[in-house]
Amino acid sequence: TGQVALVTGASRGIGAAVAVELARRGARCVLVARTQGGLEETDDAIRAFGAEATLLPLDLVKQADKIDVLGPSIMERFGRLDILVHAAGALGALTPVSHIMPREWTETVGVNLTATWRLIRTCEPPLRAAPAGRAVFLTTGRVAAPKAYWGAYGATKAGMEHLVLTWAQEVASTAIRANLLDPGVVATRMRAIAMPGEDPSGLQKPADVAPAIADLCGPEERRHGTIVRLGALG
Ligand code: NJP
Repeated sequence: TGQVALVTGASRGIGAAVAVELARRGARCVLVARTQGGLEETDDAIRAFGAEATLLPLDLVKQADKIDVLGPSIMERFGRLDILVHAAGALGALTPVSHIMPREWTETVGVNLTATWRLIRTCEPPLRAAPAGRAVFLTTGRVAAPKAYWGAYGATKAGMEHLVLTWAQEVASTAIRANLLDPGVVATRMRAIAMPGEDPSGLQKPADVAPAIADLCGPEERRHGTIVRLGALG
């Protein structure tokens, strides 16, 4: 306990559920996403059991340079950073590769790949200094199963996997444990946009997958440089 966690994508969906679960396990959470209202809802859920979070409204693409000061500013405020969870993700428009608009491309690459690099860059020093630094990055089974119209999403998540697995080798001799997690199909806004008309009632909920993600952030966790898969690709 006393751990400090930085969670992106914390305004809704999987990131929000992970933040609540980490806070329930005693971590002090710094919540990142663009939507202030969503961050406040996550904070409300955390306050329901007597903890509280720090809200950091931030566009990981348009304000990408602000990612660079996250590590130092968290160190200044809390004196430690133990956990990074990058759950923010961008689907992009589901269109043929030849039809992807530059703005959609920039957004998808920015959230899924460039933010991954920038988060690693700013968080590695404090994670190294932590007794049990942990990092989890949300990926997808789509990487292994290319599908028409999912090119930007799949390509950027493939890039993310390569980058994280490379970084994991580089920090293997430290106390940091870094992994990727493929959640399978989860009923979130992203899933609803990707599969309009689908009945979400039978799908996993964000709260169903949050404990497994929080487990990867635990000080006892030994897995490193792996891709943990929670369910089949839908
Ligand atoms: O998505 P969703 P999920 N700057 O849309 C944030 C992966 N995954 O929970 O900024 C900052 O509910 C956005 O916040 P806001 C998926 O690829 C999922 O399903 O306020 N933040 C929100 O908090 C992703 O990596 C499924 O709009 C930005 C969050 O990202 C992760 O799981 C299957 C941002 C997205 O929440 C969580 O996705 C799979 C920006 N520019 C992989 N853009 C699944 N759900 O079935 C977005 O294989 N965010």
